[in-house]
Amino acid sequence: QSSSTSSVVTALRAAESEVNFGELDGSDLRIGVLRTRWNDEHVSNLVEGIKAGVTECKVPSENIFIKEVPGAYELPYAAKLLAMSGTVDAIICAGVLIKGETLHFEYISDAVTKGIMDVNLATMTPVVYGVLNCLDEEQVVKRSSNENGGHNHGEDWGKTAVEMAIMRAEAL
Ligand code: DLZ
Repeated sequence: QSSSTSSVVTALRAAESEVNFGELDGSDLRIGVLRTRWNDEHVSNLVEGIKAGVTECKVPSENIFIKEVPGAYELPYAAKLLAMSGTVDAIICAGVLIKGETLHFEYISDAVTKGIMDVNLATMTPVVYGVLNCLDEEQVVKRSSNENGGHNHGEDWGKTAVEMAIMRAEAL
């Protein structure tokens, strides 16, 4: 095994063990959040969840950078620009697509999903898929708020960004 292969293997072995997010040390990490203006209220709730998740992993608030884009379709392009700038260790793309509101739903959803994966692999910067694809507003609320038995998925996305940024740092 080459030394770079063995460091990747070591990083993956470390990732195999159960992750205790409270123990992730993101104090040196810079996290970029790209968020849509579409569905502003729900996306703002998700961004609050992201900030909570990232902060729980010790990322200082001044290291969290938030930038708006118009809609979900713009997320992959903005993510690629941000990744190429080299100014952040991980990116979270946050948006909400609601089927009832758009005939484009399937097209936009597919394009954004593939686009975000492409940016991950093309730039080797972790880009977290923080896009809710929902059939109606009720589903969105359940996934973007901790009230009434719901769960704000933004918290998980924030922790995922820190975990993946650390994995990348250990592997490279
Ligand atoms: C056009 C459109 C529609 C109909 N619905 C949504 C949506 O539910 N969520 C979202 O983030 N964006 C939506 N957009 C906007 C597109 O993502 C994109 O901004 C425009 O098509 C311009 O490229």
